[in-house]
Amino acid sequence: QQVAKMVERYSKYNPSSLSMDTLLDFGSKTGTEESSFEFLRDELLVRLANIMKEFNLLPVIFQQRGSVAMVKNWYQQSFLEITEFEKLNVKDKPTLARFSETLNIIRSRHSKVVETMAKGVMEMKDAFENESKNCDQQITYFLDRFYTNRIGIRVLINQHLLLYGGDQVHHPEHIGCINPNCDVTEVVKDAFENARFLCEHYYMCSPDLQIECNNAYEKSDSITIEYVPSHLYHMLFELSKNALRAVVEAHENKPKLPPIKIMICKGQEDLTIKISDQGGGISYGKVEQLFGYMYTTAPQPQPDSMEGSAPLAGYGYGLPLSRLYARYFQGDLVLSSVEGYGMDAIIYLKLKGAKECLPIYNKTSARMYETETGAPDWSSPSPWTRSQGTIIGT
Ligand code: W6P
Repeated sequence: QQVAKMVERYSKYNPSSLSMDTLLDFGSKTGTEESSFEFLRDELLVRLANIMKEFNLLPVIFQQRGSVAMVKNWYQQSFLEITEFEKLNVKDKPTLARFSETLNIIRSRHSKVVETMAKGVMEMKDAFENESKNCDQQITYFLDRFYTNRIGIRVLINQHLLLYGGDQVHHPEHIGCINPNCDVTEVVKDAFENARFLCEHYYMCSPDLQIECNNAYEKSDSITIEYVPSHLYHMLFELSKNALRAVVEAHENKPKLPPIKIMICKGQEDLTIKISDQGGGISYGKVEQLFGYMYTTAPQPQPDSMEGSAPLAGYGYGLPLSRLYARYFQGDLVLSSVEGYGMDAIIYLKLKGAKECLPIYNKTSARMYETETGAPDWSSPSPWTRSQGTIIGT
């Protein structure tokens, strides 16, 4: 009806990808609550509309899951609430206050989106064992884009609320959720120690950490970058948990555990973090599956006495989401396995000129959901041919 028309209209605009520099300049110099409001009421509608249109392209059996429909409703509700601000006056103080309140409500409304979509995936697997296998690729394609879109929206909302909306500010040196001098080594140690604490709880043992820092082009001892510390922490915590679990499980009943080695190196273009474990690795053919949303839900270790805490490395959505965080600012996360020995997990972050990397809804993206496939152009499926994708018949 009315909403659908507006979604249609806003979905025709591309999201504006912001650079790290723009976010920092805006938050520290050029920005005001008025200009932030003016930008966001438009940009949030564009970003919401873009991903809402993509919902409609999903396999019907997935769209029909109650939890998926619920998430879609949250998006519709939030979209509607922001449209209320379309024609209001920027100079009106109560309007600005109400906008912040609305963003706050929206942020809470969407706080359980990942869990709820995961439930939708499980519901579908239960109900359509065989059929669901066919839509694996489409759902992975969608969820990568959907969660990336969500990361971007949440960064924008957090920036506005931290800078102007009276959100509790813990770090005066941060610009919103960005730390212009994010100490990578500190975050590495913090994430690893917290993962190690969980490891001790589950296994009553844990390997040591060996850190090696290499600041290739700067005099400084510490390695700092402009980054969202919470995103970096999320990736490092996830990779640490996986590495710890692999090492402990590969060396059960052995007196000594090989240490986990983390190398941090700041080059000219890249900040690279390599986490090496000697946990036995996995076969090359299984690496890609670790980034899928459909078949990663291995038997979940029960969250026992530690109330509310996540299990240690459930191979849930931790890895795919971590890679999305890395890619969001044009970085990447790659796993390089040596079966029988261990795993290297490498995070690449772009040091200069990084921009948000956001999904765009258009004809190309719509085509990715088409099921018509042409004849295969490789004789045998391999991990590397799968990622080439099948050309869609014209
Ligand atoms: C493994 C499997 C894995 C995933 C991610 C990071 C490290 C590791 N180690 O054996």
